[in-house]
Amino acid sequence: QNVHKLADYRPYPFVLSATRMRFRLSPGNTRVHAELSLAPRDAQQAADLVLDGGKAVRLLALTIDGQPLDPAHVTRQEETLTIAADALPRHPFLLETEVEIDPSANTACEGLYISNGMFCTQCEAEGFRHITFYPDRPDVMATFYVTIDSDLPVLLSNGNPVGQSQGRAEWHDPWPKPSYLFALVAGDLVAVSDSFTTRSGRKVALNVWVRPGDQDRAGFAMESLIKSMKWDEDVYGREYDLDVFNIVAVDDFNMGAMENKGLNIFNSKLVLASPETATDGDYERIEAVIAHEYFHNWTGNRITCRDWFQLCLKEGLTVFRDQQFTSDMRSAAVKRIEDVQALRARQFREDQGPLAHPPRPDRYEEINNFYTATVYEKGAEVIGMLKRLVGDDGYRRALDLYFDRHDGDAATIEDWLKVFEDATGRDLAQFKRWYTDAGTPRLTMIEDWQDGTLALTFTQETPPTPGQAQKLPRVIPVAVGLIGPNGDEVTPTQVLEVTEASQTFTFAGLGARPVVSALRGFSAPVMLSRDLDDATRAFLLAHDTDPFARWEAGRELALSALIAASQGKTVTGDYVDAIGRLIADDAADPAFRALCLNLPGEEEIATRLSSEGLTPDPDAIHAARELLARQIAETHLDLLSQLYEDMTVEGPYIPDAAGTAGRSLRNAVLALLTRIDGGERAEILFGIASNMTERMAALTSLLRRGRGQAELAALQDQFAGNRLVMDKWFAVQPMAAPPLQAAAVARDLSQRKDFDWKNPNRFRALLGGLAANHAGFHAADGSGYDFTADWLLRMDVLNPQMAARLSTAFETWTRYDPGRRAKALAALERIAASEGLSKNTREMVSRMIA
Ligand code: HT7
Ligand code: ZN
Repeated sequence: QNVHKLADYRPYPFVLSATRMRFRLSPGNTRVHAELSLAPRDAQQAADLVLDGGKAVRLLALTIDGQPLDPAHVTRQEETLTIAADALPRHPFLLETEVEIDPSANTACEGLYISNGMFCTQCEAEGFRHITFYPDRPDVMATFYVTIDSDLPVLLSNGNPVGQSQGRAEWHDPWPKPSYLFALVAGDLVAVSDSFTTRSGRKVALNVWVRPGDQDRAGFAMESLIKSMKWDEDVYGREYDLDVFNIVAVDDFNMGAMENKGLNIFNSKLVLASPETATDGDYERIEAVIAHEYFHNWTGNRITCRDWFQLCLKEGLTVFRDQQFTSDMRSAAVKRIEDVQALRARQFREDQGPLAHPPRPDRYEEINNFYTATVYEKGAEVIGMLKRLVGDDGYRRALDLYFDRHDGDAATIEDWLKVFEDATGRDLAQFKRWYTDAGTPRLTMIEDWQDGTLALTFTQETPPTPGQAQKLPRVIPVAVGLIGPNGDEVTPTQVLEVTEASQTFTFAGLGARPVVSALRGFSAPVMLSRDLDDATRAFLLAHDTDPFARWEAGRELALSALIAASQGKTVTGDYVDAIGRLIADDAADPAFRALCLNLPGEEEIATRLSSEGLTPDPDAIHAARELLARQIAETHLDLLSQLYEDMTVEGPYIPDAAGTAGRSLRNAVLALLTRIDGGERAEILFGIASNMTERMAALTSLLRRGRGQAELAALQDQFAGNRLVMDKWFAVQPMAAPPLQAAAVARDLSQRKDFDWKNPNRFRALLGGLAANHAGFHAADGSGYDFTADWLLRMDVLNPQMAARLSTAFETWTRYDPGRRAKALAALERIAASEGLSKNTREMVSRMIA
């Protein structure tokens, strides 16, 4: 009965034009006064006024046009407040409410809460209803005027500041917005400030607000913001539209960051960085997330979603835009490979299990459970395919039309596809299945060579997913190039559009049989299978002109070696030889070499085995990966040692593409060498490195060899007061522990006084660290499952969103052997049986055991 269905969408029966709010902040009892300017949508059609309002919102007063309402007309239910239609005027009216809330008792990081003495809000998706009674849905948009009364020195809300006096600040946001984009922050904060002048001449004041003492770690975030503002003007023609743009770093935050209009709120780990405390990966992520949230100003805020089923309209598009941004700022080839790796690790995994859903789901119980890799990352892939199909010019025309036609709207996926149809003349009816169907299509390619003609036959099939047994064929753009036997490209990239269940494309007039480079740039989110021997893969790894396809050839070679080893078969030398050539190839891009040297992860191997209908054995996979890494290190010891010495980095640490690439190659080499030297080099590196990238790489290598205790102690001594570094300290230990010890390591850490588990970052560090240790989490004795279930139950009471998110550690449980399955199921059933389980976790667990 709690299921929300896309088919049930109805417009809200009232139009809300303006919202005025006054907050009197106090930790235990904050007063919120709200004035809503409402009008019936249809004066002929009387309707009850239903406002959302969480259990803990206490109504103190309610008037309509200044008159108190007879309580007989007002019904308070657990999550709503309803005013009967016959008590409402048929003309525009003003509804005023006064409520009391208790931010100090709010542990869910949703609504108005307190983090380290600072008031802050998180309203997406449905947090605003925990602040006041309101039509808390994205298609109800209003201008906001907000007054904040508090003694705290910094008082912020959305829009432009319009008044500031002792103990009071007033803010006006002229752009109509839904409640999920509302934000308020009050605290003892300091700003790193700068400005940006838009191309039409608006001078925008920029501030990154942090806790006193953190200013010297906020500069990179500011640089990233300025780059993002410029990029969106240059590439999408989108300008910023207020006089100020504020970013605030918060320590207790459920996710990465939030795009509230003019007042982005960030998890402090995505703002604060210095070479000593943050890794290259952290810097890259900060740059990308600052950009992502900024880009939402147009794709999400100026054009929002009609309802939460359309979430991928803003998230898929904004991820696509932040991926383009990072490609432009750094290396496009490396970024594409990293994005595909992430997609396979998270989204393909999701698609394979009981939580699979389409990018646009058509039902949900708890929307917070749908902020998933499918909505975000697959949503972005779908846009990448659209762009490939209509071309760069068609894409730009469609986007211009989207911004023109829908500015100020709460839009749908249908609206989005229609602008592409109108701008390019293309019929997208079949393409729409990418939005409505779940599952990763399996695409098989068979080659036939006769008399100078190459025929490629593609067959597509998508396995059943929950609620979707049968799937119709999709449009799959397959970018293909042909490479001659001498390694030269004979046919440059062409996009073949596979639209049928089975379809053949021919290439005639070829002199000699070419090698096919298929799915270049990962042109569609499918699993491609083709019959290719290791020698041909090695050929593609050496000659393919498309960097993704080249890397993919190496990846396939690695996977075939790993799968053979995990099944106890002998590994051919092709992969080890090909890796040797790459190690020696000083002319190749170091980042590319690093990507090839890092073996596929254990989770990825398990996903591949499972997609082939095999049961992954986590211990055998772990052993196979160790064996192959050792084999590479032994075979190429001299080359690797030389490369490691040659790459000693001198000079200042710069977290740009070139610096990151060099360190990533050296760290990949270190990880291999540690298998032989037992950690000697890693120990030295840890001792001399002044940046966190190298120290974490060294520490991880040591922990994987069962060493690293002295280094852990050193880090703790140096950084005990730095939450973000200590989060890394908590995460790396269970993640890099030998599998049989992983759960015990996590358990010991959970008993420490500084395991402040109520802090989402700390909790995620420890539990996420264990979940990232594939063989550790899936230990045959069930210790990983039990430990995770214990903490999930504990967290669920305080912060249901966090607990539900953690439960995805179990999402692949059905793919393992009967012994592991029984233990995972027992853990899940124990969670399901717990009394008072949140709606969030209940939905996740019941989908997993359905
Ligand atoms: N649009 C935001 C998604 C979000 C969120 C962020 C922080 C805390 C809770 C949240 N629930 C949903 C972030 C984004 O994707 O840009
Ligand atoms: Zn987003």
